[in-house]
Amino acid sequence: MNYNFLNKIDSPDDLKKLSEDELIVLCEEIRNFLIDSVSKTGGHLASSLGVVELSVALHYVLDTPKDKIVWDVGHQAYTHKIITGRRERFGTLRQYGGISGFLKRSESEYDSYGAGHASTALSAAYGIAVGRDKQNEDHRVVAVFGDGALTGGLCYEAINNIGSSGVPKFIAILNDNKMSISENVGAINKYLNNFAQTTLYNRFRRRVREGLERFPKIGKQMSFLARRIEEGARGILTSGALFEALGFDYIGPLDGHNLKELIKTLKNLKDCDHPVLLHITTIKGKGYAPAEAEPEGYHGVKPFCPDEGLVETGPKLFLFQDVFGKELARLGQMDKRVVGITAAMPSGTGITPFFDKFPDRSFDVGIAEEHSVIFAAGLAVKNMKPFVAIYSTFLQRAYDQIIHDVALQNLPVVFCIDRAGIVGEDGSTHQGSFDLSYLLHIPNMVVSSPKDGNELKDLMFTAYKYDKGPFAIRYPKSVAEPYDENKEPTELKLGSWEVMSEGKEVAILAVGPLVKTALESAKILENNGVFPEVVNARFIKPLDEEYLKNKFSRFSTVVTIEENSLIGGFGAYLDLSLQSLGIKVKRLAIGIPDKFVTHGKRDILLEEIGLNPKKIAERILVFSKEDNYKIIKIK
Ligand SMILES: Cc1ncc(C[n+]2csc(CCOP(=O)(O)OP(=O)(O)O)c2C)c(N)n1
Repeated sequence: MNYNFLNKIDSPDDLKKLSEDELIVLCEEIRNFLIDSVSKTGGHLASSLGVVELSVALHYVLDTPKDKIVWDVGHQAYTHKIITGRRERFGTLRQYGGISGFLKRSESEYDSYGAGHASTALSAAYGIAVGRDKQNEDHRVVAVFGDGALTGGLCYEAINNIGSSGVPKFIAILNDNKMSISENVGAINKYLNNFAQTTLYNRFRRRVREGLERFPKIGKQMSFLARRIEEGARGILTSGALFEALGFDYIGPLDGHNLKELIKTLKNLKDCDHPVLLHITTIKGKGYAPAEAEPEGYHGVKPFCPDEGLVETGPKLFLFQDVFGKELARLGQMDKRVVGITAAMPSGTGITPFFDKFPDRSFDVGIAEEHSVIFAAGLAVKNMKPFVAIYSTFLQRAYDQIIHDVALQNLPVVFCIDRAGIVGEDGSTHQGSFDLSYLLHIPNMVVSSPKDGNELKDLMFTAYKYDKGPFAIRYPKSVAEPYDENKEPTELKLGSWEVMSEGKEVAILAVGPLVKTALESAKILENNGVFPEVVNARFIKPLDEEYLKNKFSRFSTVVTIEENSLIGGFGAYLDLSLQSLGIKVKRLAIGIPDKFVTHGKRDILLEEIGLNPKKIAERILVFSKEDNYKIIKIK
């Protein structure tokens, strides 16, 4: 590949040595570089391809890192990374020890704000701008956010604040590619993209001009009047009216791939004495034909061959997401009250089979996790059966709604919590480390986790049958075999655990697919003379009290293993329950330590935090031999 210009870009200062025509060539080189590099590492390709020109124009016009650019989510900021000194390390993207797939303040002085979750950029940028003014500093602040982000309520909370503030040197750039991960949804999306209205406005403007030309003698006065009429009409007829009404100067829509136009416009806007909203339109996947044709598929990619694009290889194994989609469709077939809800993740969560079959009971609410939960609460009030499918990390947003709207009113909403546990390459913003911690302490909540696809089927059926309150099912993105599509689901007894293999002295209670890990650890332990009992703790709340009361006395050590933060997780909950039941046993809790887990291959991360079969077995061996009940004598 020819990277004549790119090879000389080590910081934004180097951009400034190039002419605008050379910058256009540079953008081409960056695209090739992105495709080549991401095809090896995997990553968020399509969104990044869409903002190559914008990223170059911003760093060309602004004085970064003094001027601050806040990227929403950060998945689209690969060009920003490449031109701010990370070109040579770009091949380590998302790898353990390499650079992050999102922005991180600790990674570069050019990353003025870290993210991974959507719709935060406007609030953060406004905070930075107000901080700047309070400290009498002088720099510009730019927030870049997508039309998808604009489906998230946080954006409106920020706009409400910013618009009334009149904050200077503040540019909000709406990168409108009509796509969230999937096609964007909702009324604002329609409003933004209603170019028919813009056309109407243009037609109206032409008519006003033509009309006035018939009165040449009236001259200046009339042209002033014409401008006022145009402004009024623009407010009513174009997409900017909403933002203008909320206190922003609206500019656009502008072709976000026209580098020269972008540079000219940013130069004009950069020192504006009030907030400006620049609306640009871009093509997700721009410059790589397969990604332009299928932007959703290329949103986040595994390594692939650039010449062939994404091709499925190997036999298709059922993932938990596939099982979820199939089983929800089955429940939907059984009962018209079943409703499927996603917050902008139809393909990621696997809910698509239900959406395809029952479009009138399918709701993609946009990046609006909080709303999705209250919406489900309302549906449950009307005796519907809502299933809300959300990633563990994004459900953090809806903590209050789960408590205040669902659990407090004891409404039977089913939460299907995807990407629970360590997610791997997306890293610390996306790890599903906390869902047990934020759910277990909520009264009325049933919390469960299947060890495989068949059990997910049973738990979904059990949740469907359960009408006494909220029911959560958490599972990771991993293979869910065994799964028998044709098996009839079984309703499980609430709180029932399953003994996978009987043993003595040591019991290992494992959550979800860690049951398999526990069985592997047990084999290692057996070779070392320890014969543990392995239990599938498929219900984390309620616990299996019968088992606790009747079986625990057989063990000298009870180990819990979970892919959740140890603080507030299954082990911690079990300890409290044992205390209140008056059961004393030597306890070892293995889980995610009290730290943010970085990015990298799942296997490497699990090894790092001690959650693979070998590490677990080692800890159990050492622990079961220690006497940690030393009696401290008080003098
Ligand atoms: C709170 C939250 N929910 C869901 C996601 C998953 N997600 C990542 S990017 C994205 C789409 C963003 O679309 P847009 O803002 O238009 O940016 P684009 O990718 O089009 O540039 C979604 C839904 C997220 N990052 N944060």
